[in-house]
Amino acid sequence: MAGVVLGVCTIYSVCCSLKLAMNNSNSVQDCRNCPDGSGKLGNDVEKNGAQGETNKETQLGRKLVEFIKRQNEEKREFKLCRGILNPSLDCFMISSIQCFLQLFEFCRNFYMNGDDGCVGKDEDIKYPSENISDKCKISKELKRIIDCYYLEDKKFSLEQFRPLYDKEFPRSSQHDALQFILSLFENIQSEINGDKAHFPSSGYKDCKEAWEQYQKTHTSAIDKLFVGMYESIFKCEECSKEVKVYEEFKTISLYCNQSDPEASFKEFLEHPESTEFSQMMCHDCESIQKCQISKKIVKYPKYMILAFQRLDPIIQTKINGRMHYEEEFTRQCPLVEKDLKYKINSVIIHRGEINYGHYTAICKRGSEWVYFNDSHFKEVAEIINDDAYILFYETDDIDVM
Ligand SMILES: *[C@@H]1O[C@H](CO)[C@@H](O)[C@H](O)[C@H]1NC(C)=O
Ligand SMILES: *[C@@H]1O[C@H](CO)[C@@H](O)[C@H](O)[C@H]1NC(C)=O
Ligand SMILES: *[C@@H]1O[C@H](CO)[C@@H](O)[C@H](O)[C@H]1NC(C)=O
Ligand SMILES: CC(=O)N[C@H]1CO[C@H](CO)[C@@H](O)[C@@H]1O
Ligand SMILES: [Zn+2]
Repeated sequence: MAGVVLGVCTIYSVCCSLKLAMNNSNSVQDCRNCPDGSGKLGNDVEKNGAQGETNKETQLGRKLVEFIKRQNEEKREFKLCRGILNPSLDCFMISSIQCFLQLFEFCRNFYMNGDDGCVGKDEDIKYPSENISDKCKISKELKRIIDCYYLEDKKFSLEQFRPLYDKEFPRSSQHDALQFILSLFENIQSEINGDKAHFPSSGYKDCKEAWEQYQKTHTSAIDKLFVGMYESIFKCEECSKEVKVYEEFKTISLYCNQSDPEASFKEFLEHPESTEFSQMMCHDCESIQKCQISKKIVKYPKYMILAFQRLDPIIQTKINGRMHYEEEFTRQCPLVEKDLKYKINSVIIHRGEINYGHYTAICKRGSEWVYFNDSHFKEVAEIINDDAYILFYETDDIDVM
């Protein structure tokens, strides 16, 4: 089967558990046709009027848990794959969304527990609604996308999603997939976490305290699944006083060296901790002192995104060519005090130069690799690609539920 292009230009092409099947439907439906249940999402969820009635609430809670369980088990297996039609130059967006759709835990978490309540047809169930507002446009739309993608009978396209980014990523021009991913993350975070989500960067005893504090105000699926944390220790060379500073990250850059394609990933693997020296005002010495800054990751995310920095910062051209990366690696995580094994899940590929080119993706489906090129997809033998740009790794060693 490998090597056969399937699902040519039909957004309905569905390959179920990699039993690749082709439908010849050509009609491109717009998302207004997306079925009733999915269009509804949090929008129509009403606040439960009888809030004082504990009994009712418990019942409701139990019902909701059962409902989620049932959905988890029966309805959405998150096992399909589909091509995504690309009517304009949206491959930067399509390849990114395609990768997210292949992250099982993300889809499940975002869709089920997420963020603006549950999606469902059961009329008598009311969903948690405190997080729902019209501001949650992007979360809702992404949820609808997950819904449409994974139900075979649903029509699927990005036509309703695309306009939400028309301003930031105007149509008919080229854009950067990493920039889009970061923007999507920030939008979801601000929609769900709200304006109160401030995280003071210092004043914690250790990383556990810092991460606990972070989680209090950052509850979105993005924070749960994609956010990691750095700890930087500033140490005064004079009096040895230490100050710990914590900051979140969602992606890690790998600096590319064209004459040494091994270098960037090797550096990432072998030097988890970096040290540099700088000047700093020391409050104990009451003067500016030389200080040592040691920086390392103390909290690893479920999904780790690494991106090759393929833009040459000096001559502003794209660094093309193979960059080495591993399918697996292991990291010791100080927060959970254990080794985490990461396996590659998806790769976004960019072919071309800085101002033109095409994005595609290779994603894991079960034990196979599937190559996605807009509406086309096919099985491929491996995930290693010369034009790899953004790498998604996943670990099963972090419990996120
Ligand atoms: C594929 O085609 C069959 C028969 O034409 C139809 O019953 C089925 O719903 C189609 N599937 C999708 C995903 O469009
Ligand atoms: C790139 O790699 C080559 C060969 O290993 C090395 O000599 C050179 O210093 C590297 N360049 C940078 C900017 O790290
Ligand atoms: C992707 O698909 C287009 C047609 O839609 C084709 O022209 C192009 O060669 C394909 N690219 C790759 C890398 O397969
Ligand atoms: C911004 C906001 O209201 N967030 C709330 C979302 O819902 C969770 C639990 O239902 C609350 O803990 C958050 O405060
Ligand atoms: Zn000092």
